[in-house]
Amino acid sequence: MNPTITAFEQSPDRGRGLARDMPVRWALEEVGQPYSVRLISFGTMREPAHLALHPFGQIPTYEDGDLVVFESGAIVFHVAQSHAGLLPQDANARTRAVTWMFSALSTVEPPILELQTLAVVERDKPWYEARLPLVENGIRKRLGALSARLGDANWLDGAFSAGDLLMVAVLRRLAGSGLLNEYPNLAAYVARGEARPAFRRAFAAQLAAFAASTG
Ligand code: GTB
Repeated sequence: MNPTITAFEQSPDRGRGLARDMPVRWALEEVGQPYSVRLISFGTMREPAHLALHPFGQIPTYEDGDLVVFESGAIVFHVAQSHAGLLPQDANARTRAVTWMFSALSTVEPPILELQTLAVVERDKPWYEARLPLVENGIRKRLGALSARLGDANWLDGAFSAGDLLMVAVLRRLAGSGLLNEYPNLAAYVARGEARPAFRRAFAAQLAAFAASTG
């Protein structure tokens, strides 16, 4: 049996591949592991059957036999650990790749999420205009450091890894903000990730799910 993941029945991102099933799909495509998708509604996410899989009632989840995993980073890590292709064999290089996975999710992504919250939830608030440059500068601080580290390399540490996969997925959330274009090597890095055949297959699959949901 192939693993089954969950994703939005009708993604609020309208098929732009910004929901967190996208990195999971991408990882599965990179390693050549076929998978099934159970598309669920916001209502279904709150039901006991889904809460048994995901304590916070979110997507994505991953089921494979007796194993249930939630948290997109943990799922990508599991896929990378159990297949060849997303983590180096050398122990130190593997740990460095895992470090980039954590870095993507716990150092680079938080200020990006802050901007999204500000733009979506606080746009009408009186503090929006004053807070926006502060939040954007918090992102620039991370992007500047990441850009300096990447330099003119293709990937963060040697060959493409699960660290790059999560970093590209996180940086994609800046689409439309204009911030990524201030760092041409990071914009090119994201474009390189998006050009990978596995990314394209994953993107097409989530877009097809969204298109089907809108009839
Ligand atoms: N830390 C968890 C993980 O990485 O798996 C976070 C999971 C999560 O945020 N899931 C979201 C969810 O289930 C969907 S992806 N939300 C429903 C809920 O909490 O009730 C987040 C997301 C949503 C929408 C957009 N978008 O519209 O662009 C992008 C990302």
